[in-house]
Amino acid sequence: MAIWNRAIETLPRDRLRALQGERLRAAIAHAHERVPFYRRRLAAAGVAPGDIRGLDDLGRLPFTTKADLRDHYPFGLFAVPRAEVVRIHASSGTRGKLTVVGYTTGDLAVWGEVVARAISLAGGGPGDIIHNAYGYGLFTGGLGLQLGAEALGATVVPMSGGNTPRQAMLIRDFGARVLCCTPSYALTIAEEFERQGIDPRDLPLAYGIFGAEPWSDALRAEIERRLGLVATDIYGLSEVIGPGVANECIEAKDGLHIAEDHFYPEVVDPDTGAPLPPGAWGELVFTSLTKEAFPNIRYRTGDITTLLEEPCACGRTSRRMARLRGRHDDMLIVRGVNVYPSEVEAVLLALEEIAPFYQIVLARDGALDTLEVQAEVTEEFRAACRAADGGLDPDEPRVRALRARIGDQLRSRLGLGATVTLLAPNTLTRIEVGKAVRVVDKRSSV
Ligand code: DLL
Repeated sequence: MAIWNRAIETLPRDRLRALQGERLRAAIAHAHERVPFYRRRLAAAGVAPGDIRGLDDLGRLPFTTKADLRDHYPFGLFAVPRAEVVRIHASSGTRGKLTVVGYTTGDLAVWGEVVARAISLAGGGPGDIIHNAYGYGLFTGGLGLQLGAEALGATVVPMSGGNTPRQAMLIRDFGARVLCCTPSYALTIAEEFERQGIDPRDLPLAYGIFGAEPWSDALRAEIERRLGLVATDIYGLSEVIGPGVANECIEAKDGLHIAEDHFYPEVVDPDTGAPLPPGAWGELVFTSLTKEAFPNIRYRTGDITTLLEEPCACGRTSRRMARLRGRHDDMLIVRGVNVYPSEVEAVLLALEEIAPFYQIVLARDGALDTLEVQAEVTEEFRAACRAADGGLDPDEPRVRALRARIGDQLRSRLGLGATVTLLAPNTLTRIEVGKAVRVVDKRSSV
């Protein structure tokens, strides 16, 4: 497969490190000179910009957090005059205020470049028809993929989310080769093809670029099977630039190649902030090396991963990040036990009777947390149970046995008992726009 920017993406590591060091010095000087917040932070840490001579000095710099971004809402961390900001995006954040980010013309060029690399990593190339069903608007998904596809010289179909029947129709009619959307929406599109009696394997569709939310390898296998394409994981966050910070290569699908000539990654202990060695899992932190409007100094993403340094089969020299297990703040604490929703997904999707649609509901019974896992069964399983009304009889022996089996597996994987509720196919609401909501936590409102 073609490497989009061969000179940079295969740069020997010592030369890449030298480039990063040089860019880091300029990036710190820029943030310090232009953003009062960073000036104050560095002063409080007793660091002058000139003290940062290279990557080895990075650990002396203070972290930046999402709370810092919110405290400077909306434009307080911009490093250029507002009139030089040609684009605004924002992430919706779960609590209150949006996190607002800005881009200069130069930043948009960098973004287009890294997303073009991502699409090439995923198998796409110039001339391809790219169906882009990420949301357009303040969310970075739609416009980010758009920019990269244009930089690559592909033909973009700017669909945004929603109206799934029309999405399926246009993927077929226009002959899309690449599909971009969240993994949960990819499944909804697959269901729609099935409903319309279309086999996507008969279409030119070959590659999927899925991300913006956690998804397991089991879900990947399911999407690849049902859509007849090769699916890779794309990662990014608006604070750092948007999608395109990292993407898996189709050759290895073994970690996501980070565009580390622009975004320098570290992994730190989420509790203490201490840097962790390669291979250890912890919180991902980024320092921007080239951003103009919205520089980041050691920005704590909240995402949990590990950095992979071994050479990759595809020939690129960048470090890779393992697929995310979830966010630090996604981790649920149920009766004192730490539970990642991705662990629940792994149990469910390994079972052939279960469709990849589920929800985790947390509630409280007196002082005790309760964990309920609701999962849809497949059409085949429902048909085999032969309930009169097309639903699912919870007392049917097969349903009971499956419920018990899932309960046992959850207990052994999570170390925690859960109530399992099996649902008929198509019971849970399908999200057509935005990110999947897998967890409903009713504990604070009970
Ligand atoms: O989700 C950017 C994006 C758009 C990425 C399209 C990929 C594709 P935000 O809305 O700012 O930006 O949310 C960023 O989403 O910190 C992760 O917690 C999560 N996330 C993003 N990509 C992945 C992924 C976009 N591949 C937050 N796997 C991040 C798991 C992801 N989680």
